[in-house]
Amino acid sequence: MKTAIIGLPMVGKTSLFTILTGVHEAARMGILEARVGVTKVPDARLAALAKIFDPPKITHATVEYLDFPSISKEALRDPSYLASMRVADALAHVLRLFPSDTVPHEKGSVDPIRDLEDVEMELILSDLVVVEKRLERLEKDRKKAKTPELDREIALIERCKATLEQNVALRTLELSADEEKLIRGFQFLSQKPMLFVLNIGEDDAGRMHEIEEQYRKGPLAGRSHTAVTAICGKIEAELAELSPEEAREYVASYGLKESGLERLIAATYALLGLMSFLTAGETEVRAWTIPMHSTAVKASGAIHSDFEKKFIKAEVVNWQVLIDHGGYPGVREKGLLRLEGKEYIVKDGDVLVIRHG
Ligand SMILES: Nc1nc2c(ncn2[C@@H]2O[C@H](COP(=O)(O)OP(=O)(O)OP(=O)(O)O)[C@@H](O)[C@H]2O)c(=O)[nH]1
Ligand SMILES: [Mg+2]
Repeated sequence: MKTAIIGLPMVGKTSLFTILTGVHEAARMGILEARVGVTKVPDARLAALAKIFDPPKITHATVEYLDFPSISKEALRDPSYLASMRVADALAHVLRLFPSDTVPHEKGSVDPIRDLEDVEMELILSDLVVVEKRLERLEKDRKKAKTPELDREIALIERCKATLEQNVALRTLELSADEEKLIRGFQFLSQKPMLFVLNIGEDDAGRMHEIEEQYRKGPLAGRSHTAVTAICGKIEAELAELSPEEAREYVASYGLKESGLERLIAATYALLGLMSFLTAGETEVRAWTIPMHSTAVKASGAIHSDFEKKFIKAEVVNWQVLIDHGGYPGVREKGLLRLEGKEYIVKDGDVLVIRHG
């Protein structure tokens, strides 16, 4: 699963990408290519399970982030720039709230909502180009032969066009599963789930939660398939260089309780519709990524495709219950290890053992 970090020039996109992935900026002036990095999804449950199982290996779930050169009309006309943004599963739009005399803002002042609307507009316009081209093609086809499928697609694309022309992102459209399938291939940018990242100044760090709430309830309220999270890029960048002990002190010195990074990753994970189940044994404690509401048989496929094909049952126990009883013998003895079938809906934090043929 890939999340594209986007935004206007000098808002902190690359700084955020570097802190998330540990991938440092290489010189790449004037190149419109995105860079990819992998981020571990923080999960305190893994360390807790590892205390009991003592495995040589702990494996986190991961998500990918892409660092994009800033959004502009020019960039959005570049086919490779567009193509790599279209394959992203979600977008994270970095909004600059931090003031700075040394880092100029492209538009001359700090105004995150103006920036947000400007970028939304660019996404909408780029989708409109796709929609208009497609409509032209479909109308031509309809002159040759009229089919119900053609009519259905034309009606849907017309609906997309009308939405975009009102300056509204396609994310807001309520689509049936069939309609969703029909337009999936276009990979519309304004249809992708969107995380708004408020990059706040150091002086406001102590008010991070307050500012986030203010935006969530205010100008960012009521936007479907979006999420909001605040972060202070500057502080996070410095935290990345410190030991855990020093980091705690540093965070506290700004009146903060925690680093904002974990919340940002968790918000991305949720926006992508993902959750984790766990496996635990003497060789490895591991988190696995599945879409929310997955069945046990689907989940087993995340571990190995053979498990999915030859699935018999899943032994299931909540991670906390497993820890409270000191491991598998304890939960077995108490009858707390449940046997579930193919259709069982896996819950976040379930620890599974797959029985297969
Ligand atoms: N004060 C302050 N400066 C920041 C913050 N985040 C980024 N900067 C500074 O802003 C400048 C641009 O940061 P980048 O992360 O390169 O921004 P970008 O959005 O990737 O910029 P482009 O890719 O050039 O569009 C750098 O000098 C950063 O040090 C922040 O939270 N506070
Ligand atoms: Mg950058």
